[in-house]
Amino acid sequence: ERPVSVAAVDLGATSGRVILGTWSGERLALCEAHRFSNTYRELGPHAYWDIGTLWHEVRSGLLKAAARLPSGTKLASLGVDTWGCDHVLLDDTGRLVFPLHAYRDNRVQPALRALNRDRDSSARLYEATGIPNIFYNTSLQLAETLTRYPAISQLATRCLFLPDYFNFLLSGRAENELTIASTSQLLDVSENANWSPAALAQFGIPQHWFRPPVVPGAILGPVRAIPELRGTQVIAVPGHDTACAYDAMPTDGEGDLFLSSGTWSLVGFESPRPLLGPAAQKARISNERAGNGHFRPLTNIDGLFLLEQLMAEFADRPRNDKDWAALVNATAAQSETPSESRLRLNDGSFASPPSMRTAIDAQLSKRKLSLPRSLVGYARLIWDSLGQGHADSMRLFESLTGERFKRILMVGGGSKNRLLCQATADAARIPVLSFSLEGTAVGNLARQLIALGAVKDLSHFRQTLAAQLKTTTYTPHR
Ligand code: LFR
Repeated sequence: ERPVSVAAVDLGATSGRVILGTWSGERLALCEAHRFSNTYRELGPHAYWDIGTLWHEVRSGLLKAAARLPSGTKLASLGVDTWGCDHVLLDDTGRLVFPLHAYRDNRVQPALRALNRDRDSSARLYEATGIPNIFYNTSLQLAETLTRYPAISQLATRCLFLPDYFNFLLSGRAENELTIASTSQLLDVSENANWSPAALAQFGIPQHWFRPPVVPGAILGPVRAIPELRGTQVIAVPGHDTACAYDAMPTDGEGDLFLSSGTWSLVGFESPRPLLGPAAQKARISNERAGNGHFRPLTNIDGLFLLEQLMAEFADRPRNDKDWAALVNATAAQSETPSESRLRLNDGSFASPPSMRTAIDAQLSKRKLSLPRSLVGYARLIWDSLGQGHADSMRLFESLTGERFKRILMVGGGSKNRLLCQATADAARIPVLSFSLEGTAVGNLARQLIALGAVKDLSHFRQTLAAQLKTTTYTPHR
């Protein structure tokens, strides 16, 4: 069989990449064609993504990926995934009619507090959408836009999530993809996978801004925007990076807990059914959609964002794997023993503080715990706290489902960090299998290969991947 080459555009809140994947002889070869750093920008009191720069990077990355192919071959397809919730508002000509705010913008805080006080509405929303009230939800963002600028409902005719918007720029097709739509708190949690009229009404959001979601794997049509990529198909992969990361988990059956560790720590599992009810709502379990349309009950824990912010305060923000590895080595050299204290994660004040160090110190002081004195001290504290947070989520799922997890499968940037993997294994008391894998990009590639018919299905892909990957197993020490 002939090799099939496809490209994954994988945009994260702190870095983006374009990965070329070639499937040949039942193996996936990966090549990083392009990587760039990403950040939101503050203009006055608000935070925005730089959409022009992102599009420029996507375009150059795709050209670089195509240029790596042997002459005469071309990219069969491409797919785009991004972080969740963020979106654009367009008019009929496809023009942006509102600036692209970043989900860490503080604009939704008053409405979030009001919604949290309204227990009945919150409970109804959770039962309808399976998504708890969280500051980044699209629902709250759109409600703020509409309340402050009512005229927007005259200007905008469509709302596209970021991956949908890139698909539109590339192919001309404006569709809403299912997994990214499920991050909005506006999608119905039932099987039919359509928008929830109750949730849209609660937030005053026009229904016609959305189309019934397309399922991952839908072929949208050929690239139109980049002449060099003529003939390459745009495929709606799971638009949500976390759904891609979960698709890439080399699981072989029951009993695996999934952890995608990056800016956020996303701890969850796959299930044909959502986890609903008051206990799930209280525990802030998000029932997002998986690439196959099933559910991914998960908790979203403040992740390495804390340390990324802190590093910027101590020194330059780390730019690459080497900087992170150096911090891990320095921390391990200073002490192999874990720190005594644990941060309470998901403290609202960690969402986008002017100084992360001050925010962390404030929590520790309030709880009469000692403050770390160096970056290494903070790194240790954060990794151990994350390990504990991962284990707490696991126990929560176990108590709600009555099932036990046997292993934790870990992908994402944090899976390369041996101290974080070990802290997780120690706290959870089960083995952690780390794959040092950019799961988000790999899940994106997988869905394209399946849509093109090169790979039979996801379980076949996962089996093949498991056999290829270098796996490090961390067994609990304590
Ligand atoms: C991770 C992620 C999380 C989502 C957060 C904000 O990149 O997609 O799943 O909750 O970003 O959108």
